[in-house]
Amino acid sequence: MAADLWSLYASMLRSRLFEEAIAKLWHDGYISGEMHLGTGEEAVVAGIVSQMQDGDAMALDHRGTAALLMRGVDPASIVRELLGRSGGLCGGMGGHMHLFSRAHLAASSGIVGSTGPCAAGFALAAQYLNPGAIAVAFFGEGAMNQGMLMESLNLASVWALPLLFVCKDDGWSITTESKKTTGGQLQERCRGLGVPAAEVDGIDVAEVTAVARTAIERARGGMGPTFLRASCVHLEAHFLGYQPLRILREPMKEAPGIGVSLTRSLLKRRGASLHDRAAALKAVLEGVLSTLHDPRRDPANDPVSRAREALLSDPPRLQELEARTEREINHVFTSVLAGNSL
Ligand SMILES: Cc1ncc(C[n+]2csc(CCOP(=O)(O)OP(=O)(O)O)c2C)c(N)n1
Repeated sequence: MAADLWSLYASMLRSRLFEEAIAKLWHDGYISGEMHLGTGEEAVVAGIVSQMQDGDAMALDHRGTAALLMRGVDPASIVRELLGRSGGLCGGMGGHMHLFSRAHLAASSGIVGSTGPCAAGFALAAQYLNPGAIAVAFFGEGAMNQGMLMESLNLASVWALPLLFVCKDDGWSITTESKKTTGGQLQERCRGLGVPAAEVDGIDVAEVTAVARTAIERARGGMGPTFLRASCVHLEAHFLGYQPLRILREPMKEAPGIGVSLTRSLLKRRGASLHDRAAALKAVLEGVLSTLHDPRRDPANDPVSRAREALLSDPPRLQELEARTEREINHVFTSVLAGNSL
């Protein structure tokens, strides 16, 4: 496993540095619209992708960048896409939630739950046209409450589709705790439809890889789909700019602005009752205070740090790998921003 861990770490680190550079571009105003990063999901994605082969397909959700990079999509074409340039992966028309690569049989969508039917289509095509190939559907646990995903699980079961359902479970759907909107237990739901289900620590890339290997071999062998629930933590919360995190990271910068608007709203004569305003204020303060115990602050919940820990026994090799990866990512961004064709 030790040798594998080096390549898994390389892949995770590359994705992390890439997404951190994207975050910088977004904060600097180069990218318009929302930005959902996959930072914190790298071990899940790297573990699964490491078991994929040429001809395998994947359906990606609104956090699809890491998987595309790890499958070998040209990073510069992704950057150009996010910048809305015509030389982007989808001609600059898709943005970060609608990234497609025909060559890699990869398709992403911002429609929550849609990776189920998309991957089921890929898997059905593989079953007829390219036996031995498989498809993967990536989605969050919130998507498990979408009808189309449940229908896909059912069809995958009855048609024994070569399909891996990968649920990246961070416990939250935007600002709603998923347990407040989810009945029963996800693995049990899948088993009820005849789909075997496993749970894995999504921060541990070695564990994800081992479980993915078994599930994908099963699918390649014509034994049908598997559901994998991988727990993880989104390091940037739902999307970039999530306010409680901004306050936590830069309290002196954020607090005055918030204080002024909150005071103004409390003093307003028209609008919501004082009672409702006080309740809203309490909810805001509780949200901010909850970030003090935020799992994002614990390095043990960062899959990249976790994998790195296991490689500290060889500092020169680690240093060389990190410096090389940093150089590569810097080169991609500086070249694209300078307008080079790369
Ligand atoms: C069909 C549909 N409903 C609602 C939304 C709005 N929406 C975007 S992301 C999101 C939360 C999804 O939560 P989850 O599936 O757990 O994924 P996560 O964002 O946590 O990765 C929602 C409700 C959407 N994009 N598509």
